[in-house]
Amino acid sequence: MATSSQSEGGATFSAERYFATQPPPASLEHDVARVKEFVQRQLKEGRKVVLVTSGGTTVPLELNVVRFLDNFSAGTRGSTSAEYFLKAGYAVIFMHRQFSLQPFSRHYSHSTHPFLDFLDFDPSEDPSEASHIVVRPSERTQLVEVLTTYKAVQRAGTLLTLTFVTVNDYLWLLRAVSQEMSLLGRSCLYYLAAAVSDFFLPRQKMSEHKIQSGKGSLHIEMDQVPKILKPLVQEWTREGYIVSFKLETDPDLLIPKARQALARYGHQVVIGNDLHRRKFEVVFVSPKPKVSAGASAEDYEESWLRIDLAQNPQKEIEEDIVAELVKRHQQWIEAAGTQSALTAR
Ligand code: 9Z3
Repeated sequence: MATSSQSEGGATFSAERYFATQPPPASLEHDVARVKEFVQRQLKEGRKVVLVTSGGTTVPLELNVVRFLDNFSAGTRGSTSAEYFLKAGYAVIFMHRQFSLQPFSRHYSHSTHPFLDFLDFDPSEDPSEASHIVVRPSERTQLVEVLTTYKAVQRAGTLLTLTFVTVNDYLWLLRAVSQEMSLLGRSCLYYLAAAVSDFFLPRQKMSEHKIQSGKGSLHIEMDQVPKILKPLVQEWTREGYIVSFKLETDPDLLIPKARQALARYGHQVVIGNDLHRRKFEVVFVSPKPKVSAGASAEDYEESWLRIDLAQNPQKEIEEDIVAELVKRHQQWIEAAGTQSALTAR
């Protein structure tokens, strides 16, 4: 039974038409300059670079935006993974939704572990004149650990943070960042964990001012966001190792949809996750090493990754996801060496 209506008539934007008709965000030039400088430095220092995208995108309904569509993503997957990539020696471009979780500060998020709750006034001082603040003993070990890593990353200059809000900001930024990162050849990895809207309202169809409620119910027809993985893989960053995420709520769709994405875009890995199981179970879907031309279901392989949170509640599945990808990325880099050695013979 259909539970929502979708008209067949809505426009589908190609990436080319999208960028020709939708305006870039005001901060784009500034962000690109920062990425350029960051990539140059990592190239000089011989580091691998990962772009981690994280959090949800909004879809504004008005030009003077009062209302917008959003989604559930808090940025846990992206911010946690960014920490594990840094630990593995990668430089990280962390492209995230404004105010979503960030590496390191995520441990003290305002709702689950607010920082005011682990600070106290120095108990040796008179409470009415207290001016020194101390950390509660129960919080010290974790804080020292987080702060030590955070400071080390700052000193090393291996984390660059970029911000988006709307799906339009996201698309422009992804294109520009990937074009800059393509200089890194096979040393760059893309970890596309942001939850990106599939639908948007083109600027040309938006009301300038706040939509008025006096006219009864609201009907909005949205257009499809271009499938950005296609130009990413085929034009913007041809040698990068690309990992996309596929989120589903119907478990039967996970593997078929992941295979479909690989067949369409030709990238390296899709990580499938179910909305309710994503903290303890994901599936890696990837093409099998090529035997012959053409693709069928037998050309893809799946490998499930599960953790037992009842046994180990502190464990983060991102630790194992990142470890697996670091291994696969290294094999991808080495495979290029083998290929060029073979061509040189
Ligand atoms: C994911 O599947 C991420 O794992 C989550 C993470 C969004 C579920 P949280 O931020 O959640 O930790 O709360 N991202 C989905 C990425 C996405 O939208 N992919 C597109 C698609 O599925 C293709 S690139 O069509």
